[in-house]
Amino acid sequence: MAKKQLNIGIVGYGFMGRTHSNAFLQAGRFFDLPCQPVLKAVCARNVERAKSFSDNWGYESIETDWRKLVDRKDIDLIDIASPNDTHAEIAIAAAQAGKIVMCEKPLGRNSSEALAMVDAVETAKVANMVWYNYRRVPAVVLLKKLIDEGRFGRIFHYRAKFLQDWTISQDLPQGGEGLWRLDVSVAGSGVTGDLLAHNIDTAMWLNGPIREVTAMTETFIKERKHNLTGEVAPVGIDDASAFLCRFENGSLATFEATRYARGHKALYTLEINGEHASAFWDLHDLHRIQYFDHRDEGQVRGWRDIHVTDGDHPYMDHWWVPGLQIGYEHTFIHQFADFAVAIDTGKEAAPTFRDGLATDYVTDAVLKSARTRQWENVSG
Ligand code: SOE
Repeated sequence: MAKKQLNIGIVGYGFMGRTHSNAFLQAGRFFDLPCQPVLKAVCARNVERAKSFSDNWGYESIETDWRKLVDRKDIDLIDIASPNDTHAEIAIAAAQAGKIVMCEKPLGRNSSEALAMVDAVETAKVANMVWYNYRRVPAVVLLKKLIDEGRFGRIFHYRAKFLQDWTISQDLPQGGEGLWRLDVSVAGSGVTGDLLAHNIDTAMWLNGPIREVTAMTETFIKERKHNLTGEVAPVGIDDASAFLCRFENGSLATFEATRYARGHKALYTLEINGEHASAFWDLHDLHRIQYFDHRDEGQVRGWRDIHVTDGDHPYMDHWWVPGLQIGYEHTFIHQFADFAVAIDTGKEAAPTFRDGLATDYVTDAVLKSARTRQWENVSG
């Protein structure tokens, strides 16, 4: 019997438009999805670019106004892969039109936008999800399983970093395609919303809610030419951001993100230290976790290097054969496959918009603390 179609309309054709489109196309080839994803339309203002994107990925049509996309009766799911300043308006309209909504991270430019988005999807009772893709790395899922099994005992410490180096040049402009992440009016914030948000989402998934934070941020390059106006304008984003925090479970943590760590391209690392065990994960080596269990027999006790590629590791039975690893793009495929099943069964698939809001509350508290130079409670 033919599967029910899930008709997708995507907004945006940048880096994230590609990762999402690839997931829509690949998920059904490797997972037994309850539906058949159909790439109905891509929406972007630039017709030529939208057309070439649509030709490349096999979308059936293009739109240049997202409102038309949202109004289309032949679309079930609106996927938002456009810059951060568009998320709230599109998501709210899509929810009001009764569409399923997927949104790229961070959910809003701040928690007020994110809260309005949560209200919209919850009032309309439409399925929703935020693309915090690192939750779907098999090694990170394994770590979650080990924590939930109680292998770490009481958790004392959590440590996370996301280091990049692509904005060090003074000559790099801000704004416009590819560089909107440097324009605070579009992005909402700098590395706090773009990179720390990933660290925070994973951290709260693994270790529970964050209670309070104390932070510092810095903007190293104070002025950059704006691509859209051609004028030199103040830079409003944080180039680097670091904070200490206390989780609800009493554990202490340090987080750091920057785009000024020369030599590091996407070094997302996390470490967790518990009473019995510790573990470490690194995005550059994403199929491994380092795991130490103090309950091992003393003379052979030591750090284990677990290659998370075996058939009994999370998601891996859907891929090749044991020992052969997968990568970054697969995290999006996993996320969409989980979401498709959730839609079919009427269950939620995390991270929901409400989970995305929880992260935005933490990033808001981080930015506030950097301004006030005080400890700040996380609201929500
Ligand atoms: C920024 O360079 C960026 O692309 C983020 O926007 C993504 O969310 C992150 O996964 C990789 O880095």
